Amino acid sequence: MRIIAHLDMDCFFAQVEERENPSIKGQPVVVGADPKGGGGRGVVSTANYEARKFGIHSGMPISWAWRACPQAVYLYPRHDFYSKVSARIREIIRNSLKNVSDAKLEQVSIDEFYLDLSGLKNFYFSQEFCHDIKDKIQQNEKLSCSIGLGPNKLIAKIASGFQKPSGLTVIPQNQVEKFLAPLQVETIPGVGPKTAVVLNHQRIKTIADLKNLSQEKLLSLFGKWGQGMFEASRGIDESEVSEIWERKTLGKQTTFAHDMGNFYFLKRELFDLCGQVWNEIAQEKLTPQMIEVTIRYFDFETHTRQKTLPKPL
Ligand code: TTP
Ligand code: MG
Repeated sequence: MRIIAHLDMDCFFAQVEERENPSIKGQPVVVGADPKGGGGRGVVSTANYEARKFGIHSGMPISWAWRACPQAVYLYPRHDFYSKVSARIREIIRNSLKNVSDAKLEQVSIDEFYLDLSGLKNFYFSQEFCHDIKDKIQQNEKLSCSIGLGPNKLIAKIASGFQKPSGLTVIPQNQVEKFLAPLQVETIPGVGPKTAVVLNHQRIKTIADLKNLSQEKLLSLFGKWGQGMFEASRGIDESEVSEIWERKTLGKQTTFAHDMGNFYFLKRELFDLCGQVWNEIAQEKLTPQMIEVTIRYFDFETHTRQKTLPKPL
């Protein structure tokens, strides 16, 4: 039997900022671009739970956040600092895992980890173990996280988001179906707004609805991804917790302080970004094969174009 945990820090950047400056605790905190009194460009990186009550969330234009809650505390992100905190959290988890046979740890983002706890043999011990990790992170780093426990990565990931903040949700195999049934299809990682619209057109709102759709229908609607959704709706996910971390994407972006329509200026900026990306590719000795360019207008209309090259660069 596999037992997998997914650990995700609660409103990570904002929580770190609150810890560093307790005087802002209890107030809405937004980490992201400079709002410049409502005229700022760029987006919200994250918001604490007080700010989320105003509808503020990651990826939202910072000017909208300002309109929703001008009295919030606005902070510019300090990525290097958060990375150091993240590394210390990883060490806490790694140390705890020393007592678990055949344990594996996979970091998937700055604040997210999968743990293979199958060596603990049952969900009861695994739950105790996760309680203990939560306590250690709280004591040593003064930060809270949420953990999901399940028979695979998919269920663990959905479970960790189920009772945020500071939740611990345990879903053994025999509860998977009941757990998934009422959840919205968007809860499945990878089902974004576009996929949800297509599904909603078919009157598919919950994972239980999705499960009623035939494999053929899903394949005809979504191609290869249809198979992924067919399996996800049944709580199936065979993917392993992998210790080997491979960078999948590398990119740079910039936001102009004013609208810019001058082609020569934009071309120079694009070349500059390409140069920065290329330097990092060379440093990390990567061999990318896909290129993507994204342009976003003042109103957040966003266009993306990709190209797969015949062979890696
Ligand atoms: P998340 O774990 O997605 O969000 P969170 O930790 O802020 O909140 P939650 O309690 O819901 O888990 O992302 C982790 C950090 O990554 C987040 O604190 C800031 C950063 N981030 C961005 O910079 N931009 C984004 O669009 C997202 C989603 C996250
Ligand atoms: Mg998080």
